[in-house]
Amino acid sequence: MQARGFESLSLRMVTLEQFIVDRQQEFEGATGAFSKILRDISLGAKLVSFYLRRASLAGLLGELGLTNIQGENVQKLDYLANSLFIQLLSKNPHVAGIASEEEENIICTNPYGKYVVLLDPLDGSSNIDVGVPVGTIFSLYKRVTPQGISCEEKDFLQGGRAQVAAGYVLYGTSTLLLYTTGQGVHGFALEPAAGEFLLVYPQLQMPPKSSYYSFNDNQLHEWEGGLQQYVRSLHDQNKSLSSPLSLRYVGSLVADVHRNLLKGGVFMYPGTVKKPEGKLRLLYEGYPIGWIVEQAGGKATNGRVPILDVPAHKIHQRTPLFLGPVEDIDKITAFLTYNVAVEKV
Ligand code: AHM
Ligand code: MG
Repeated sequence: MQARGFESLSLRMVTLEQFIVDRQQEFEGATGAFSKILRDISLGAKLVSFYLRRASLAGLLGELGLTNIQGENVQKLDYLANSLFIQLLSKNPHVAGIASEEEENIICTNPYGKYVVLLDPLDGSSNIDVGVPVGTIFSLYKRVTPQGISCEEKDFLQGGRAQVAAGYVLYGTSTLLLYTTGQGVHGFALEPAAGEFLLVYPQLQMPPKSSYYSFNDNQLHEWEGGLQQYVRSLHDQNKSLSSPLSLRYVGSLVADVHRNLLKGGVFMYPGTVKKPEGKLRLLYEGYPIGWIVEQAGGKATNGRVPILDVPAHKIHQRTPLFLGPVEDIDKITAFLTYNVAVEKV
């Protein structure tokens, strides 16, 4: 018996844990370690989701009164999310070390662990106090140092192509968790009553055409001339389109990327004359989000080369970031390559 409107119900009955167990063979030499690490990340996400929903009533909004390694004011919830994930992961025997956007140095945990985890525990945290969605971003590498000794920075600096898993959690109207192990992008929604992430996107592919563009152009006059021309071309192109592209910019990378993955759109956070490396972090944002976008059929670059091929020299390295459908990102590269002079508009 199958009633209309209920066709996809069976899809929603697959839990994140079951989905990973069923696909263990995707993961070379799978030992169950990956599923245990992802279970800790998803548990952290459930707890962060719980605290975010209660933040304004529980006195969890606002700044903590400390600055982090990035020189930014730490929000109470930044601190809470960072502590939660670190506590959970450092007890996991498979985790050799953790690097977090909020921590100055790497944290070496279990010397016998096989993996290291990188985290942006609460991305877009300047949005917390105004009720706008925020996210968590994570990625996972097999360590290159031998098991049995303390982890080292080189375990974290292997480059984007060495990631073995990456994903994000979006704390929005629902709490969503999307991840990849290089076999496409799989997405889950938190069912709060059951406390389980249930499958909603078995294989997410982004539309090849953009409906949106997302960038903060407050520093447009400091962008490379080619990029300024690209923006002008976008506006000109809009004049002749029957369905012009719309601007959507949340200011939370995870939210901007998630919308563009579902609806089609280009995101950029370029460098400026004063800050050529831009704002976003290569290891905590560029690599994991870049891999997700690639796996969803899009393209991710630093404007010129694929973001996953940009070498990592230090854990808090920044990078310009361009994400979206292949056609749009190739166009941006062409504008940047053929017109590099800084131009005042
Ligand atoms: P954060 O990691 O300190 O929260 O900063 C990263 C966030 C991204 O989520 C977002 O894309 C960007 O900063 C927004 O920056 P801006 O306010 O300069 O547009
Ligand atoms: Mg961030």
